[in-house]
Amino acid sequence: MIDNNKFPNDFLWGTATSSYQIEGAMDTDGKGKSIWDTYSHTKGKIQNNDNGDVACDHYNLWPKDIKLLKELGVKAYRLSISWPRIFPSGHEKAPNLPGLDFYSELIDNLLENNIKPFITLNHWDIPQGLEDIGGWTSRDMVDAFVKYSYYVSDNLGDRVKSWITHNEPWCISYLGYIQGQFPPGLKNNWLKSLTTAHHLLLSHGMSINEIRNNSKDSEIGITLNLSPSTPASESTYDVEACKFYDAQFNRLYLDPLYKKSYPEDLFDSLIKKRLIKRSDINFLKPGDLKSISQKTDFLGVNFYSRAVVRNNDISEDKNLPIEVTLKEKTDFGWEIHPRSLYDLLIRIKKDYPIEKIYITENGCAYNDVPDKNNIINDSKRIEYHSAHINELKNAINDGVPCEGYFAWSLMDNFEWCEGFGKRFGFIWVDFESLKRTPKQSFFWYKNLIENNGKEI
Ligand code: GCO
Repeated sequence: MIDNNKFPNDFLWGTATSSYQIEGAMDTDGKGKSIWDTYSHTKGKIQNNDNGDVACDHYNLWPKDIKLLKELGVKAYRLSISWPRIFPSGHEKAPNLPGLDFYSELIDNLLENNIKPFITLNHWDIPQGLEDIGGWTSRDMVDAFVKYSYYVSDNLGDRVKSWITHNEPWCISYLGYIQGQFPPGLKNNWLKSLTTAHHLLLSHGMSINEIRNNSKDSEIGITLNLSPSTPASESTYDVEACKFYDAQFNRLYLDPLYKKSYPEDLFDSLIKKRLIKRSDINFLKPGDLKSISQKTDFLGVNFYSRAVVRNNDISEDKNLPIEVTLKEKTDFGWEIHPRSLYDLLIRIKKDYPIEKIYITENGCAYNDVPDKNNIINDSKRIEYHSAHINELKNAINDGVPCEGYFAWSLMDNFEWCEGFGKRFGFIWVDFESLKRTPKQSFFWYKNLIENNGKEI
């Protein structure tokens, strides 16, 4: 239950989506193939072999979706640009104008409805043509991203004033090259994983000036998925594993952005485990850390759950019994632990000189279906958001400079490797008819926004 304390008057209540997850129109108006087009068409990669060819067909149905955003009453909307709509292969010298026109019209309409657009430039769906030259493991990606950022901000920067360079670099680097769940689907390749993280961070830093020049008085940030980590027991094994987890998940990104350094303990531990060699770190060139750490106006934080870390390298009988009891989980299997959002925000405020934060994603998967009266009573989703918003308010009261909250997501959509099987939306989407039906959580959030965070 959210207590009666109000959020700051100008607090930005919003919601978020991403291009590949909602747009569909996979080859319309000159769009090239993205790595997610290729990946989702590779048999066995996605649950049910679903793909985003049509998704929510937002590319055609966007006027409806803007009406729904307006009805929801959000002050801001976070969307991403599909890079291959702008540069179909990534290698073109000039942008594909119909792609830019699509976003330009969308943005005009958002602004006409008093909804502030937050643009994410890279929400993972990079052109396949760039993957073909090595994707993020290639340093050429930095220039490609700077070029792309330049053209997008040159075209939209007069109206868009909030920019996010990358979404969740960890997912690209770790799920793509360590776990093999995301494209390109490689496993345990720490060298490629770290190189990818570095090029993402470098391209973030290198694009800031381009965007700033094109979009006067704008704010530019990056979105990280962050998670506090707790050892599963007090054993030194678990404590060490937990420290490693924090280094690869949180500090690998926060340290270079805000401290101009990489976590040495991460590199040392990977070298000790013979997963990389010291000479591999030559992806880091002189001057790179300076570029990465140049002033970023805000940090976007995506928060879903905490991590309870067990050391899997040793056998269970050598370790202490697990002491942490996990709380209830969502349909995704992610533990619901709102207090961790508070802990995370307090920790990053203490450890890093961050001037402004937006929660750029927070949400949960529940697959409630419409009842016979077509009502979707997703009470668990309401509880989830309510509890997290409450902890966010506590953090703000304790000095965390958070200025907005973007719920994930406006509507059910293509949930990456889970296909359409996991629903995060405030709006139910029938993926056959593409009909949108607001869930109970939609009306709850609308009310919460009207009362600036107060639950009535
Ligand atoms: C992410 C992405 C979203 C997901 C959401 C739920 O955080 O993984 O930004 O695209 O859909 O997080 O998994």
